[in-house]
Amino acid sequence: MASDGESKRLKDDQGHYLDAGFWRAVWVMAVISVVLMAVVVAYPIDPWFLPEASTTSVDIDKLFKFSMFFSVPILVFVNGFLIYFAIRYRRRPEDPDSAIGSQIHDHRALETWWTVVPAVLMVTLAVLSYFVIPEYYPTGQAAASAVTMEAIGHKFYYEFRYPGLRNSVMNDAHLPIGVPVTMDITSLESSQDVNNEAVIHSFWVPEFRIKQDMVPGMVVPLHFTPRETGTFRIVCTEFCGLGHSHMWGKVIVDSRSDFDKWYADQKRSEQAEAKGVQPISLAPGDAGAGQTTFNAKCVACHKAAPFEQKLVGPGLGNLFHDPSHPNLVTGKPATPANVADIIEHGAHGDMGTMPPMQVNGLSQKDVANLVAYLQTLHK
Ligand code: HEC
Ligand SMILES: [Cu+2]
Repeated sequence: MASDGESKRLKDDQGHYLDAGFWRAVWVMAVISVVLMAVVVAYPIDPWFLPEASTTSVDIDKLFKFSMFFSVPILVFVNGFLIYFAIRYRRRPEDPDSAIGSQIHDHRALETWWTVVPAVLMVTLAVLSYFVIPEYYPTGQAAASAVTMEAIGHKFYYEFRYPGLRNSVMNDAHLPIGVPVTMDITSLESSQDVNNEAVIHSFWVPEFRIKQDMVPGMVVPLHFTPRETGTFRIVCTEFCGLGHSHMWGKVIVDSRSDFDKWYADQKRSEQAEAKGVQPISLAPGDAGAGQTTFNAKCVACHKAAPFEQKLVGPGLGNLFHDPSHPNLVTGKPATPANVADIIEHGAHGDMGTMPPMQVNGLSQKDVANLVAYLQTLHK
């Protein structure tokens, strides 16, 4: 029982389903698309959005702009039509309850175009990516790097091994600007982890446009060249346990001379250590300063409460005086020197991993202060 008004809305006088309002809407969407596409072309990602701190990030951003450029009209038209049709063909008060919209099936030309155009875009993106991705994973001649180092994911920190350095560098990696680096990315294997809990981490440095899973037992050589000095955050993007959200690191890109100086410092302190020039001194610490350090660096994993009140690690409130736990997790008696040893070197045990002092960013003085503070806890 279609009224005149209803049939008019479905089909106009010429037998077209779409009226002048539709084409006006199309024009509006076209103009919005062109404006936004121009913005995509003109907008500099570096430095407004995210620095392009590695050579590859420049090429990655070109791919990003390519897909963004063509995504804009798709976004505008899909949502534009959705909104336009929802308003234009909304149910009106005079429509009968049983009214349904005009049923339209199959439009060959439209369906062909909206299949072919995105398919061509996807294939183009795939071909362009095919030339960029190998910059990260080069083979043969291209793989030759001035620096080859290792990045190992731990719960919950990053370990870096440099050629020529005996000691690992924790969390904060230094790299020289303009020097191609191959970073062998992996995670601690079960056999090396006393908890037998090898997990996957993910090594993400947004400014380098690098995101690589750190998988136990798998070593992925990742290639990049820093092109800007500065400090860039490393984020673990694979949920790896309770400490995941604390798993921050830094890549510090130095000038060549600053890097050489840093590297020489590392070497010097190794040599000093080997000669025993830096004994583990346990000078009396300042409990007040220790409390501040504790609240900043330890409370994510420890409470100042009895042993049983665990977070990631045990409660440390009765550390020096706990008849039910006379010994530390290392099996040694709870003396200041043994506690300092744990805070300095970390520990691996039933509860997990207590990170060493470099990871917690502690100086020798901080360690002494922390021991002094922990001694004040039990009353
Ligand atoms: C990422 C989590 C984490 C952080 C951060 C952390 N710890 Fe621990 N800590 C642990 C875990 C886990 C253990 C238990 C290790 C084990 O079972 O061998 C532990 C053990 C200890 C122990 C031995 C406790 C005992 O009863 O034997 C001391 C002391 C300690 N931590 C002090 C500290 C101090 C001080 C800080 C801050 C500088 C700190 N920890 C930061 C996880 C952490
Ligand atoms: Cu992680």
